[in-house]
Amino acid sequence: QERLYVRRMQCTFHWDWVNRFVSAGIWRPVTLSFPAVARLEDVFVSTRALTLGARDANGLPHAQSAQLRLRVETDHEVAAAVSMHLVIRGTHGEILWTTTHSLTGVRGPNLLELDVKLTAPALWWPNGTGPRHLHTCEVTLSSGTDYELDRKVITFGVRTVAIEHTPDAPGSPAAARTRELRAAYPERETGNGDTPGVGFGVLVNGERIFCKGANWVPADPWPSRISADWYKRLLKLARSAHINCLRAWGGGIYEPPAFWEACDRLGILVAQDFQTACAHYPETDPAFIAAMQAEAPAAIRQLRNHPSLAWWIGDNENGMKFDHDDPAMAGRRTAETIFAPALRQLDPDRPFMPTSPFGGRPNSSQTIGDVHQSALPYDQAGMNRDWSGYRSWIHDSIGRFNSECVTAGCPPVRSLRRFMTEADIADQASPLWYFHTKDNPYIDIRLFDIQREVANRLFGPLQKPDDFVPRLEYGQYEFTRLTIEAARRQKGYNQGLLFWMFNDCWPATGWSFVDSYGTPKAAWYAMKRGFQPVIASIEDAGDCYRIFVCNDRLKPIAGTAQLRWMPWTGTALWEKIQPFAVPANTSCEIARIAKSALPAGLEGAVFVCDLESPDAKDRAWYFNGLPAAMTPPPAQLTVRWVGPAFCRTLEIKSSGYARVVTLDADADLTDNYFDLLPGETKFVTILEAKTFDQPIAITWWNASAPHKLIINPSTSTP
Ligand code: BMA
Repeated sequence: QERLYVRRMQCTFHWDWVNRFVSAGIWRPVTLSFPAVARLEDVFVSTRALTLGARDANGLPHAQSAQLRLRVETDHEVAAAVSMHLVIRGTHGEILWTTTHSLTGVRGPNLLELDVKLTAPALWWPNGTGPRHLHTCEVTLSSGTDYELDRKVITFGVRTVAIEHTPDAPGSPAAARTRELRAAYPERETGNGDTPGVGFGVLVNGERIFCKGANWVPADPWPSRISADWYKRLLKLARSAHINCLRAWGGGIYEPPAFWEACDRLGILVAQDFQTACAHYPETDPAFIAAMQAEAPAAIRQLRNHPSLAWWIGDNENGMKFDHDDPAMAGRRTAETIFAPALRQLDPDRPFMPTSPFGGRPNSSQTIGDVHQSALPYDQAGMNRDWSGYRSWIHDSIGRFNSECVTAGCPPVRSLRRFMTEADIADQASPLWYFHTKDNPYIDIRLFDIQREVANRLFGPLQKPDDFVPRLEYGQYEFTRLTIEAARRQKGYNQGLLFWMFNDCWPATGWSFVDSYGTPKAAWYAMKRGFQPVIASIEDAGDCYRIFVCNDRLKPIAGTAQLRWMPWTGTALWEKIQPFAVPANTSCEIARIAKSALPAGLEGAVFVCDLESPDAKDRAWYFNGLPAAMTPPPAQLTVRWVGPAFCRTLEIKSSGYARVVTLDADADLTDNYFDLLPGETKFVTILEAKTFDQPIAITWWNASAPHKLIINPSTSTP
């Protein structure tokens, strides 16, 4: 493949989510620098260690002190009188530390390393855990006559990141789960025998962080077209979906400062691949080696000051078919002889993984290290299985850290109309669907057919053409909702879930949660609900239902869970108020409802769990059967604007059970694609809209005529 010999963005040679756009040329700023008496080459500030003190009311530990390591590289054309002045400022610009250092007489390159101790520094925390305090370090070079020769100001965060690879303790629940998975799916763990499972736990400032997020790919086939505002738009959607971790995938680019500054501010940890993907690269080829020996240090210097940069990864999936300890593992030579030495020298405090997925025999084990694993059937055989067990497939797709997990669905019609005609959208066999979905050469089913077949298996054969697109959207919502709940119920065994993939590179239907127009897809709303700091979840455990509360907060939470069996119309057939108290940073079962304790004949209803707590409001629901069997009678919705006009809130009431209430709006909403219980009232607020003068169309799957409600712009006054 020609792409292996060209050091450029690999995905636009053609990938299963973007067409072939092989461009070349200067695509980033070029600077000419002239010899100077002395020049600042690079300034790097890393946090080596923290001394933590008491926790605040949110359970957040505060730092008593931090050990920083400053590295300043200069270059001196001539030996002259040169002094260096350094200042570290806190989040409000206050001076925390300063010094002056003489470099008089130095000639050529010079590295100055200083250890700095800060007292009670404000820390940088990921989204959902704590604030993102940022500091600056200002370095000035002056000549003997105080003439400023050069100056650099870099922004950094005081925080530590570590990855724990903890073997399962004998007799522990983790060891039991490892045995269970290997017994149930021997084909996934062929070479692991009964070696202990090994976790993959990310710690920030010593606190275990459940990583919730997705993979990031270039947001345009010509990345130089992406504006700083566009990066902000996409990354704010990541933050709003409670994402705290993105993986910058190895077939893309090293993203520019605009991406990283947004991640620093929003608290989004980034796992950064070095840029090779899905191949056996020419690792002994001198030109390839020389290119990587130049690329790695440049990438490390470019990114290492960003507190959001959490860990480095050698490549994407090059070693996937190899055993983790196989010396011949593709990518190993480059990782061990180029990346690891460069990181030891230039970024020694940051974790480095030789590839993703890594761990087990072969790599991509569910029980050892990180795994690229999903429940979405990726082949014709998967489509032909009995789908009544799809929820248990999803439960069993969860490993120690799912660093890729595919779901697939199409964007809303408003986006489809920007690259397809109405006729193409309505035609399931239109070549445009396939052209904008691409295919994966390694599997026996076309990726668009996966989306359509998943919809048919979940929701039954298509009845009305109008339902075609909503089912493609909602199929991804359903897999996302259940995958997140399954991962969070298994928190502890699992410590991270990164979906494949967050954003799109071009107008497509498939893996992403936000399409190439920056429009949140149905699955983004499932992610936004599922990645909240606290959620509920219901698991069908055969003879009983297990009710979980999943708490990512660093403090204990307490409240009540209202459990109800809801029929399609009328009031609950069964109800129980279940008090709960869950420890900090823990998921646990709060109740177990034996099916025998429930009144008979509850099959045609939905089991609903509503959390009420000062720290959490969430609804989880469970239907005992395929969604196709969810056939509530037609329900009527009444909708009106409420609150002050600037607030833009809709009040939506339903007469009976309403399935998949969908608002087609050119705006980000507080919720969408949700079900409503009989008689329930829900408020939906427009979070961000390009325009407020567009009507909003509301549909739901069990609407009686008319099929669509049009809500005109809010003209109401308080
Ligand atoms: C993983 C990714 C990509 C691919 C995706 C969906 O392999 O690393 O290569 O696009 O799955 O097939």
